[in-house]
Amino acid sequence: MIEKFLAKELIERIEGKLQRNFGREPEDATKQQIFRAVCLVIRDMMSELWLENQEILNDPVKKQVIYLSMEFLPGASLRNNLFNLGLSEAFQEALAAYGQNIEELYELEPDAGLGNGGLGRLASCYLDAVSSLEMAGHGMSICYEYGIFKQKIQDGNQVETADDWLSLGDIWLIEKEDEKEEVHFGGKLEEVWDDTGKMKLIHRDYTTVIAIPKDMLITGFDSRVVNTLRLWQSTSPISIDMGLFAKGEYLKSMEEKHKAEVISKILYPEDAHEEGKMLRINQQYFFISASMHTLVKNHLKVSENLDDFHHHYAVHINDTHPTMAIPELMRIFMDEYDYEWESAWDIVTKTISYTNHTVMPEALEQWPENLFAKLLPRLHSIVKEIDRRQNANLLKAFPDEEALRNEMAIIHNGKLRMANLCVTASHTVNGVSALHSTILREKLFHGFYRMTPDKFTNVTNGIAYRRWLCQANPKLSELIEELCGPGFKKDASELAGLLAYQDDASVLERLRSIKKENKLILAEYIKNHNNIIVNPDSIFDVQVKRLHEYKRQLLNLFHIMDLYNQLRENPQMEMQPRTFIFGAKAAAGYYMAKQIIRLACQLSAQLEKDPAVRDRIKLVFLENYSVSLSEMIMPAAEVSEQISLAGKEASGTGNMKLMLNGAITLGTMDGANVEIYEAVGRENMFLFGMQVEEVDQMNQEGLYSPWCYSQGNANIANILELMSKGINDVSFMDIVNSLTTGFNGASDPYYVIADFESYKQAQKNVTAAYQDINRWQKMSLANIAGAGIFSADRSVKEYAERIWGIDSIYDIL
Ligand code: NBX
Repeated sequence: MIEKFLAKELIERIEGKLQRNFGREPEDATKQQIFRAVCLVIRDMMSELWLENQEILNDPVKKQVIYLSMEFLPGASLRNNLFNLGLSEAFQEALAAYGQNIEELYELEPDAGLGNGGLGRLASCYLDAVSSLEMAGHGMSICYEYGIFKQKIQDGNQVETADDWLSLGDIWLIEKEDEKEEVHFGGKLEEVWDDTGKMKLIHRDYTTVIAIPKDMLITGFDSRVVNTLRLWQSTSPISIDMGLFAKGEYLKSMEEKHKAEVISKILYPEDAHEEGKMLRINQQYFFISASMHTLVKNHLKVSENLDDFHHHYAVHINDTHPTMAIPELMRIFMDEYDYEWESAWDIVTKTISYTNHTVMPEALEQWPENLFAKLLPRLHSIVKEIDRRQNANLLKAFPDEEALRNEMAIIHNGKLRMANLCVTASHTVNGVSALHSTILREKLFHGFYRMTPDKFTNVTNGIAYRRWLCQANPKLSELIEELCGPGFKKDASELAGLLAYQDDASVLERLRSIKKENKLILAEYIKNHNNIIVNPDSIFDVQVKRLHEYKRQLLNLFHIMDLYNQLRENPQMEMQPRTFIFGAKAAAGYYMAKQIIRLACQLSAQLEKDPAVRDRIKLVFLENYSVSLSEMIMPAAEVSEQISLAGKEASGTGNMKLMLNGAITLGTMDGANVEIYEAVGRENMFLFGMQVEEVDQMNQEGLYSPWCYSQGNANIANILELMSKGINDVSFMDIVNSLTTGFNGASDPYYVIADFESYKQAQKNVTAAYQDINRWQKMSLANIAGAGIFSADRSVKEYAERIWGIDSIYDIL
């Protein structure tokens, strides 16, 4: 148990921080200063817990996981840390003594947005679970000075602005100057022979970048284990070249410093798309090299040599972005500690495991070999050797299947394929939902599966459900506690206890009224931010996620345009009012995604202008979708749009957050939707669309003609015509063309038009179900009750048992 603090003690501590750090008394401190003082007090408490466990953590007998990820998306930390430490009320009381409302401090905190979307948020959910389960595990990533861009909508278009999160978010970071590392880039390799005739490779003329750790402490719910998210910041060993400066070459004199600092300057805002960019390689190697050196050094503090490295560390690779951990560990073992290839490979492959998050070809990393060799010559030579040995194995396994061997090669056609390297070197490979893992085994990694079937497993994603339920939706959480006791906060499967109330009219009514209150909060936000008054009795239909064609926000917009066309034709039509809520960021260079945002915004304006429709259908595009915004949206949602083309969405995690808050999924049989379906049953969700096998068949036949569909379906033709003629005076010919005549190759590659009728029917079913309040509330309850399996605690337990081989630090004392 964590110590309890009285408000009085907290007041003293906060005052102390204000005086010592800012020279202020509470009365004349700014909100920012109070925020900082409060965070510092909490940081001290977390540091004490952290120190308490250091001894146990550093025991080499006790294994820990190192979760390597280019992205973490922690969001805001204050509310979460207070909740986890059980100190929310005490701080609320302490702050009230100064007339401060703790909610205002929560709102002040910028999100730590060091990630693009699902993958980064998953990494943060997992760190929370590792601490909550009292396991030892640390995240490692980059301390981006600018996180995911802030999205502004100007004249209906997305505009990106820089996210300067550190201006206040730095309060959670503890700099560990004494644990900095050197990272070497470029240069050349030289062979040197010693007296015994042994050859050594010497790396010369490289550029050095310094990596400085900035540690964010990670609490868990009701747990004394505090882990670390280590974020590396880049800097140069030379701050200024005095020679150049003296010659008057001022800019040049600081060039080295700027070149080094650019590495951790900004998060790449591209998700599900890879481009072989030099800076990206540098970012990856920078954080990997620093992280691997730290692990090796720390290991050697407690162990004689590296032979038992894999007993102390499980190193997990979150998608291929941290793949360089494989050749970098090999390099350190061989070049710095004189290991032979075979023994180094043995240890490294027992250490590394890999999660794949996508099967989309454009998202699979491939580095141009020339560029890689130039930037990282030693790593290149190691990858070449891994490839050479792997090719020999492949030849043995598949002597008559040259095409397959080529597909599985690590280096092919001048490209390094990081996924193949990961699968080759990892002891375990997993997908993130049952369906996705099946696709990995049967398609993407089929050859590898044939060679080493036992390597493959599935761990369905999970979410830090306490954040989206207890913290974001306190009223619902209180109701569940009242009905089922507090046990669900530790064990999400206890949410199933709610099922006992599925026929209890008063419970169903309370669920409805909580949803209504949450809808009112969101409605107020929409009024203030979008200047749109929404009807709180309308259905809140939500699609929030990154904007990508495969996620098919366009299909949702098709349905709205169809409703609009119907209402214009028949203004008297009876219809249950709907509010369609979107939140989505598009990668800055992704033209079609930006067009779709534009379409949503123009359609929103057009609907608002039309008195015949505006009271029945509304479209709200919420700017700057983020972790914090999602915490307001999820509790207010009633319909959860999970409408990706089957086979494309690896898992989805927004689907889990929405379900947990009682929204009902309208979705395809894709990703984790399949498991939602298994958890709640057909009667508690709305399924539609082609299944994976049907999509595969359509692809194979190659006969799909969206144009033919539109000829045979007046509604589709009318939608296309509306977009062509213009919505709010803006025409969307590029979208129309991409669907009908093809843009970058195939037309309508994500089968929006093929799935439209089925989607429309499912939408009609949604409306019908909503008319029956009792039925709807029952469905909603079944979804909350069934959400337990999507807890990140469950996922992390599976990783710990089946992949990492770790346990609670107290269990193995
Ligand atoms: O990872 C997402 C998948 O699309 C989701 O289905 C899944 O639920 C989630 C967690 O497993 N992938 C994702 O978010 N990818 C990226 O963010 C990404 C970022 C950079 C990049 C490629 C992908 N270069």
